Amino acid sequence: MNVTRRSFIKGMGAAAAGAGFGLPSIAQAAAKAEAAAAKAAYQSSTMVKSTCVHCINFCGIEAKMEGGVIRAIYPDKARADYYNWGICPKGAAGVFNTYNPYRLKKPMKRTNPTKGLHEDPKWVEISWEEAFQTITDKLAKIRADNPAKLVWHHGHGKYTIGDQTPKAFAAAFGTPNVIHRTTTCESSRHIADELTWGYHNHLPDLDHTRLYITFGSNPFEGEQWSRWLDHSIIDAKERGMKYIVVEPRFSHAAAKAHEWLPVRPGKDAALILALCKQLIDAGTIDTDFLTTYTNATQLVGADGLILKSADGKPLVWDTIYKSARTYDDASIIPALTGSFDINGKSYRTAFQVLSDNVKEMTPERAEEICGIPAARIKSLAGEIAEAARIGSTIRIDGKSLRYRPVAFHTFRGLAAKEYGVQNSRALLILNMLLGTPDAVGGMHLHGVYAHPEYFEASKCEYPPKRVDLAKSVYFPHGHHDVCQQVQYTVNDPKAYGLGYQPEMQIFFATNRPMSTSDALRQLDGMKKTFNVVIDIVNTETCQFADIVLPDLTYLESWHYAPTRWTPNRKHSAIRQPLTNAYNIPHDCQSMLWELAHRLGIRDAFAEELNKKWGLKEVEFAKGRSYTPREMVEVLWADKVKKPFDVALERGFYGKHVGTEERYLQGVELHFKGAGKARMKLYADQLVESYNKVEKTVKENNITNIDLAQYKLAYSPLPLVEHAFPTPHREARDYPLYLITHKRMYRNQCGNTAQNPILNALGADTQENFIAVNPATAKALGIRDDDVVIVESRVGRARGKAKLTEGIRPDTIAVSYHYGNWSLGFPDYAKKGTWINQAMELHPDKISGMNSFQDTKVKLYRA
Ligand SMILES: Nc1nc2c(c(=O)[nH]1)N[C@H]1C(S)=C(S)[C@@H](COP(=O)(O)OP(=O)(O)OC[C@H]3O[C@@H](n4cnc5c(=O)[nH]c(N)nc54)[C@H](O)[C@@H]3O)O[C@H]1N2
Ligand SMILES: Nc1nc2c(c(=O)[nH]1)N[C@H]1C(S)=C(S)[C@@H](COP(=O)(O)OP(=O)(O)OC[C@H]3O[C@@H](n4cnc5c(=O)[nH]c(N)nc54)[C@H](O)[C@@H]3O)O[C@H]1N2
Ligand code: SF4
Ligand SMILES: [Mo]
Repeated sequence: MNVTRRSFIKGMGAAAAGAGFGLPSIAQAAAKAEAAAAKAAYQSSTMVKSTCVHCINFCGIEAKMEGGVIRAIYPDKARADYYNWGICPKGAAGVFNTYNPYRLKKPMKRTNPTKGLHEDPKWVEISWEEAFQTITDKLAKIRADNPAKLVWHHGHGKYTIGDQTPKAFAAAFGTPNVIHRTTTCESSRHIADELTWGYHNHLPDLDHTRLYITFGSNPFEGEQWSRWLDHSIIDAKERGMKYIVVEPRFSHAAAKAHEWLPVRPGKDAALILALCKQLIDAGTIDTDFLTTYTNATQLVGADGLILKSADGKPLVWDTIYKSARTYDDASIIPALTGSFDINGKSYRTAFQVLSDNVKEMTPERAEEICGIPAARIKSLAGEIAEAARIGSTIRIDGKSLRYRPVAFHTFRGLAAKEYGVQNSRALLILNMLLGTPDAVGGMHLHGVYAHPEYFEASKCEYPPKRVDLAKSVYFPHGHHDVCQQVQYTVNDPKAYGLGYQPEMQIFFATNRPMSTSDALRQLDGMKKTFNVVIDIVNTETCQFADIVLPDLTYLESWHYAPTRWTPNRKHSAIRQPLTNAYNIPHDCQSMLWELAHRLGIRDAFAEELNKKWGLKEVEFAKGRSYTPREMVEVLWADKVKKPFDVALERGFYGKHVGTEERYLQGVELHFKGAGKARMKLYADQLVESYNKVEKTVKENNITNIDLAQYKLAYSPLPLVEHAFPTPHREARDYPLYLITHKRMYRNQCGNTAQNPILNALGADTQENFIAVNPATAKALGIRDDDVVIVESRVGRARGKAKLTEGIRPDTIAVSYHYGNWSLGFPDYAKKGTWINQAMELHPDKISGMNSFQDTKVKLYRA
């Protein structure tokens, strides 16, 4: 018998009522039969494999299903060999994300035209037909006028439906404005990687690493690879690896480490440059790696540019012929250090420029800036040099491979900053000095040189084409969108030279006004446009919507899921629906097919889907729509080339990465030896980009770009100045550094706040707190649990103080994703501190990345 969830619950209700009030016997018999059926269903449970997307680790899961009801979620044991051994509390309690009674269930329209922080939208439920037709009418009008006036945003949504699908819709529609959340997330780290080796993402080769040092990566609370890093770090430690954590806060990672180095916030660059100096001075660097794989030997002129031959090839100083030559034949022995006169001008090697730049960064000077004792900086450099085993090789599978078992890793701790690209690059340079990239035990790089164009200067377009100003003169290397910029531009397009006024914004699974710094100003732009929000709960973004559409959750919908690679594994996976708790008829994919059909752009949508997904053999056909399941079937067939039953039964298909692919197809293949491209120790493309910015600003009389600041940001090498972001220089009356971080029990903008299981895990999980060092608290007259105010130059936030030795005395830390205030949230979920309203915004001028870790504040009792 097929028991739906509704008849199951109805059955339970009838059974209970029957017991209490003596129903007529027919009803009693029916109730008994239903109860028996429910019991049978309960006993015949099945397990279904899928992929968790509650955060972006994409763990393999196995759901225990009983009569259409999800009873429990476990880690998929088969996925352990590929990625996750376990799952986290959010993933295990993910059923409540689906069964949450406060979910959006029907489309709604606002009837109060005034949008504001405390304005009740006065929602009225509408039919799907009315919702689709209203949206289609708006879209059709915009498309006939100027399609760019439509702005599509997504955050988490990228992972529940892939960003290829919205991008295909936008391309078919004709708008360039598809805006992902990456500048509030990690884009500076991506851009640092891209400028350095032509693609992004790297992971420590933990099977072999002997010394692992992280600078602000939080794998036991957050991180995007945490369910692999957690067991791999612990395993490596058991094998004898030393783990050192550099960050201002005693994070869960610090708790697992052998040593915690509590660096002053934002000052990592000083520490890293001091380590570079120590290694260079001691000669414990991998000169062979620097010479043969990187551009360290290329000659740099007084203008900061690399000297090139008439046909545009970089020149090095040939020590045999004593002249500048292109390094495209193996007989050349280029100089790594030194200064050379060529045609009456002086040139230094890029490595010499780095060495000269770090000369002043003595351990004592670094101690003053970053707070780590000079003696420890010196001994740490020694430890690193010893662990790196420079010059050694190891044999694996009959191949002799470079062996450098030391890895330096970071995530948002270095990226979420005004100089996030430079801070992240500083750590890459430390890796390069030791030759760790793609060495056994070192840093495993992903997709090396997949995009050679990242080695070129930005086009610096002006006027900007996109509302987020990505790739324009404002954010020249903003390849990953600049999401927090959009509302500023919408509010005043002329100020940025944008030639149109956006009219409509669709927000899919993102909560921008909660998730960005200087958050309240995000609301200004949202008041100016017609907004559609697609979400599962009634968020702060919904509060500024004109129409809200309910989505299916990740446990209710289909997708060809994203997955996480590791140095030795790759896999493809799907998500499949386990239930449909509120009988919602659409997920975002089917909404887009419906809109495309109504707008008459369905064939173009299919064509763009084929392009965006890079389909080769199996494609989306014209003249029809696809259900989400059919979409997954197409993608699985083209990408995985296995029967769809494999996807349904196993949930994924994986492969082991061999030694050749793991160690020899990255930097060895693309950068090693004469005549090859070079990893950029020295990012000369930034100098060229800056020159373009300067020219464009002058030619167009642009007044809202500060050239001196751009020049500093566009330095080809990280400098100690990059340890002094704007608030550190200017907010003199604000004595404390403010940093933020993730917590295990919440994700993203706090839809987990509605999850009663997570909230029930203890007081600690219900709301966040403001971590204050006891010495600081004493000086300020603050006691544990006192209600305090965090005040910056842009705003205030209120919260509870928690006294802990696990924070530097000059710093306070507040976790993200608490303090929801939407009128659409139940009261029990509106707890804790929404810290982003007190955070200054100084986007990285290279990437556009939001600065989350730079604000300075005052703290006082409320
Ligand atoms: N201070 C501070 N701020 C931060 C951070 C920090 O550490 N500190 N972290 C930053 C980071 S790393 C990021 S990535 C951004 C994220 O910020 P955003 O991109 O704005 O948020 P997301 O978490 O991606 O999106 C959250 C929305 O997706 C909805 N959602 C969840 N599942 C579904 C679904 O299946 N369908 C639909 N339609 N909606 C769904 C949720 O209800 C929620 O409203 O925030 C950043 N903000
Ligand atoms: N539980 C949970 N897990 C998540 C998410 C979530 O919302 N909840 N979100 C996912 C997403 S989208 C992302 S991008 C990842 C983020 O993953 P991570 O970047 O690993 O996590 P965050 O907590 O944002 O990282 C910031 C860390 O940097 C430290 N830090 C702050 N300032 C500085 C500094 O100046 N120097 C140094 N050295 N350290 C500093 C903080 O103490 C914190 O531990 O997490 C993912 N995983
Ligand atoms: S780490 Fe993220 S993806 Fe994995 S189980 Fe937890 S919430 Fe799900
Ligand atoms: Mo993120």
